[in-house]
Amino acid sequence: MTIKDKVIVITGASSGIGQATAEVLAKDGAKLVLGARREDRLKAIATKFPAGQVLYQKTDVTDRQSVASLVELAKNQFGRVDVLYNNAGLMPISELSELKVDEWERMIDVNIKGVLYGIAAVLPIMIAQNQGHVITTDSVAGHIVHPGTAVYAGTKYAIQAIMDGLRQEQVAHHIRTTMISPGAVNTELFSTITNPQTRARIEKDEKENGLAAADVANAVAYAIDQPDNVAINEVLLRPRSQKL
Ligand code: NJP
Repeated sequence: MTIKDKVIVITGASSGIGQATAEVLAKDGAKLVLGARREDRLKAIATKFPAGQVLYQKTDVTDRQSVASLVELAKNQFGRVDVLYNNAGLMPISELSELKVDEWERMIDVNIKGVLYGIAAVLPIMIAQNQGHVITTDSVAGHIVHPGTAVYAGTKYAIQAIMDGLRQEQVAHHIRTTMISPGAVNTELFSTITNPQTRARIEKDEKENGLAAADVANAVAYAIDQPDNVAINEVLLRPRSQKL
């Protein structure tokens, strides 16, 4: 089994990379369970595919029970969980001196704790199956920090540690891990930036130079579509024009 018939749970599936990945994987015949807060967006994606193939549930990844319930939906409806794609994230970047402490907390809650809640929800299931695959959207910002990205990059550096720890601990249970680390991608990610100048700069850069969300979705599909003994632990992809 590669992609067809795999049971795949995706968080942050209502827009951008998550939506594009859902559409690529559904076209390849996967059974999907999509989570995000904007239920209307999830419904619009699900209705593009045959009834019963793409399920969805309103999910807030900062709520452990909400993430557990999303994974339970997959297990109850499809009998197993082959892949969890922890993709939900936000990027309200600012310099530390701006003291946007609420935004720091929000990034930690979504980008780190949301991923941990996903891992907590699937790990008992995947250990019992003796098989599974956990994918998380990391970032070039998980490798390089710039002024203004200290907290965002901090959350993405944390993902590097968490995902590699998971990989090492779960080798015996045949659980694969993948970090997808994009550079700029043309999505709605800039919309959480509250400093108007920073927001305008990032929006312009993502729109003019960013990868398409489908480019990143193809990297996710590549990682899933491998023989069971092959683990693609990280894919780092940038627009060709992006230097850092
Ligand atoms: O952005 P966007 P992307 N609970 O804003 C969801 C990383 N990344 O596709 O809840 C549940 O279109 C939100 O859903 P909703 C980035 O760090 C991007 O670019 O309905 N879901 C939406 O579906 C992130 O990890 C770039 O608002 C929550 C999704 O997250 C991932 O790519 C570069 C949520 C965000 O979709 C996807 O972001 C890079 C919550 N509490 C890494 N909060 C880039 N675009 O340039 C948010 O290196 N979501």
